[in-house]
Amino acid sequence: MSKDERTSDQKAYDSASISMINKAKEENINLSWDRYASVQPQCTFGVKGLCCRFCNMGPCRLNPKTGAVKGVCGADADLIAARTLTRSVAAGTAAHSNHGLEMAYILLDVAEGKAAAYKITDETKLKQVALDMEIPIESRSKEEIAKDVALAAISDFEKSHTKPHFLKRVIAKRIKIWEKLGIVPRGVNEEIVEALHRTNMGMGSDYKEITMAGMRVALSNGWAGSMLATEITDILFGTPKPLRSTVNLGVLKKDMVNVLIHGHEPLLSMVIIDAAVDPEIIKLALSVGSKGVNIAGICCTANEALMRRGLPIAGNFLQQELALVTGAVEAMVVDVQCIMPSLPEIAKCYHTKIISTSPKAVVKGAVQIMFDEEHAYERAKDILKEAINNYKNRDQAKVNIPDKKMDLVAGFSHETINYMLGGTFRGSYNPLVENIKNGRIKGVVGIVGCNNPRFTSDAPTVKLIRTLIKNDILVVQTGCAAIAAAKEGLMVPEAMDQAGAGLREVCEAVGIPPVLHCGSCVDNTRILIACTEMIKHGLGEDYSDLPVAGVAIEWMSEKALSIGNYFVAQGAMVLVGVQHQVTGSDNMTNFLYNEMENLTGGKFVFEPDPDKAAQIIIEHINKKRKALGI
Ligand code: SF4
Ligand code: MSK
Repeated sequence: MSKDERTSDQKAYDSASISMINKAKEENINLSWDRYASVQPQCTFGVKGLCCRFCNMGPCRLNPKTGAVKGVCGADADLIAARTLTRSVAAGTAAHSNHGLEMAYILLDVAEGKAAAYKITDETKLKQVALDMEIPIESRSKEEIAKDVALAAISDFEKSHTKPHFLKRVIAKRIKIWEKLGIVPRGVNEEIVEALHRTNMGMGSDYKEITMAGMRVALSNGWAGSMLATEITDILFGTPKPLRSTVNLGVLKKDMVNVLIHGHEPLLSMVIIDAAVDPEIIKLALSVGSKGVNIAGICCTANEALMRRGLPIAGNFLQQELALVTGAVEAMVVDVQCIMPSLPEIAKCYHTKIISTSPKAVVKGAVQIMFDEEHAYERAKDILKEAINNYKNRDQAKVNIPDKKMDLVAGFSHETINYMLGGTFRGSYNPLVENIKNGRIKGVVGIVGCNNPRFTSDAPTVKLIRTLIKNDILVVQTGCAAIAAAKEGLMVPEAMDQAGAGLREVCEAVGIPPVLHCGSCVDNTRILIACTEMIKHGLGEDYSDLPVAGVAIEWMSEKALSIGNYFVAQGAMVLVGVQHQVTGSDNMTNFLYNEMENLTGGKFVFEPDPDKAAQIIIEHINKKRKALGI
């Protein structure tokens, strides 16, 4: 296999990752960067969206130079690119939404007394969600309310020809825009199925229409699939409040049994955290000569547990392999999404056990301990026992835990932003809006998404954030981009020293960092709610008026495509550092990156250079401020 010839510090930004990339090289272990090199040159037809495999007359690869301007069926570049993009958006929506549906079924089980390991932790949130769903709450038990909320949530996925309940949260003006565009979302499953149908061979041939159907399926993710995942997770495990934790590979412990939780659905992982302090587990851990069990996380399962329990984070997406290279991980417990199939092979070089827990994501070469909601606590203990019994197999000669970790403050739900900026007894978005109007805060930018071996991992994200906060722009984050910023110390109040004078003044007065960790990938919906609140508190009349932007500079996942689409459909500008695979079609490129603004008020912008990206965003925010007269 060919190796990536870039130096380690060209592959990753933080020193802990760099040292593990070096260690992997010494130990002859292939990482994502090496595999990225081995697949070069990447298929230009794929990159440009000019390859269609949607029927068996193909695959059809369009190449204007050779006269191949249409597929066998007659599909042109516009259509092939649009269909491919919309299918990816549907797949990303499916991932988030299937997660949301799982949460809804667990809530139903809890309401019916069938899932002993879970309970209704946040009754206030439950009642708020119930009211938003027009479910009565007076003189009813929390279980009765929870059952109705769960059933209403399930209907948002499974019922056709109805609108998701949370569309009532959307500003009326925006709904009218969607009605005009024909993109008011319906049930999530219906949207996904229809998107797959629409993109079959021999269906519609209007690329704009198919792209707008992609916007609609993404909106069903934003206002139903992901939003339900967030709200139900808050109900079950608590709405996040600010708390301190630590981040980066240095959170692994030399003298403890290290268990990493990785993936997206926190259902089993939260129970693993509880079970780790079970007297039987502690006793067993001590009996093997360790000082106990240390749980830490990777990716969004980690973000979920960080937000609610202060779980230390070992790393983000591209650090999942590096965590194994420390040689100090007894078990990596994976649920769904963003789990590299390479993990079991790398784990074999050490003593680490990869434990696969979701029947939907059975990882070949892993130990299989499947999640079962009725016996979640027992499964969690089984997993911890497997890890503890593996401690004796740790080869100390192979252990190297980078001495690098950073403090962070996380837990910024939109409710928290409300209270922090408005005060506990007068929670309101007014102070945020006032500070935007008076210019102390110029605007708000959501920086989200993954990291990607195309880049020096995390570098564009971190550099962009530094410039934005220096220019008085408040940054809100989710996903792996949030972990990237946290590793660089941007999520502690002291980071206000790197902010401009206005933002710094607000951070100082309120006691918040200039970069706020809002949670996992599904928690981007908290940003939708925050934007809605800003409008309700007098900042413009529609989402497209707001001095805000979205960024997914290092994105790689189809889920990020879906998120980007729902923010553009909402009226936001979304900057990406990796272009959509549509550039073989000038029409599609122009539609997404220019014309879309005339329809939704939002658009995609492509700019991989963080300095140039910052300038684009600052100009965009200034333009919006001017239009608002502030
Ligand atoms: Fe080729 Fe058309 Fe079939 Fe696609 S749908 S593979 S373009 S024939
Ligand atoms: S985990 S989707 S790499 S953000 Fe949500 Fe990170 Fe992207 Fe997966």
